[in-house]
Amino acid sequence: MLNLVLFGPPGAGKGTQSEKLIHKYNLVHLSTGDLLRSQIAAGTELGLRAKQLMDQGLLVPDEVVIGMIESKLRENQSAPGFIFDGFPRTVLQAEALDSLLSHYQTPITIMIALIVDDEELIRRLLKRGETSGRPDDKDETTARRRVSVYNKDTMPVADYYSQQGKFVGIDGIGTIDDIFLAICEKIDSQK
Ligand code: B4P
Repeated sequence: MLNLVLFGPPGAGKGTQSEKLIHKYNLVHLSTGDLLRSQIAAGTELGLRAKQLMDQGLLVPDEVVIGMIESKLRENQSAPGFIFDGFPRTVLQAEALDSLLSHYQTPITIMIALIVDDEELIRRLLKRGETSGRPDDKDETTARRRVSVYNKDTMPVADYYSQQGKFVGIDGIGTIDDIFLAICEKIDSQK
């Protein structure tokens, strides 16, 4: 069983690479960003609360995203493995994920961190904003706030997995296919 955490700053390419990895390794894709955007689209109370924070480039409260992941794990108990995309984003979320996975005896196998410098991230987010319609990609102030929230609140998650010997860094600059190959090499060498 492969349980992969795909980690990296906003715009690093987590969603892009997840799409390719789920097919190659037959994994269930759990993206907290996508799950939150579906709640917004459905107009739920949770979605309305999340939207106010997401539009400003801030994180949604831990208990909200942990609750969403918990119910998705329960719904997919027979899955051959998971890719966690954009989750965990805080150390508290990482601890909660370990505790949830311990019920199924399927710990995280590997954490792949995509490394991209801040200016390239801002360029990618603003470029995506031209077509995505995502309010959090539209202006530079919000994009910069997302990157700074990542540097402050999310970076410590890398140390958390490093201490478990599961952290693997990958250069996230290059073509999408080359980055995908580099990720696959690391995954295959762990199996
Ligand atoms: P996410 O949906 O996770 O959004 P993201 O960080 O922007 O996405 P990603 O890194 O996947 O970027 P992508 O591949 O699309 O989160 C959105 C918001 O939801 C957060 O800000 C937060 O408010 C909330 N949230 C989500 N999870 C949460 C959690 N666990 N806790 C609390 N709050 C949470 O790539 C971006 C762009 O770059 C694309 O346009 C792509 O085409 C381009 N790109 C990709 N790879 C490239 C490459 N190699 N070269 C050039 N461009 C590339």
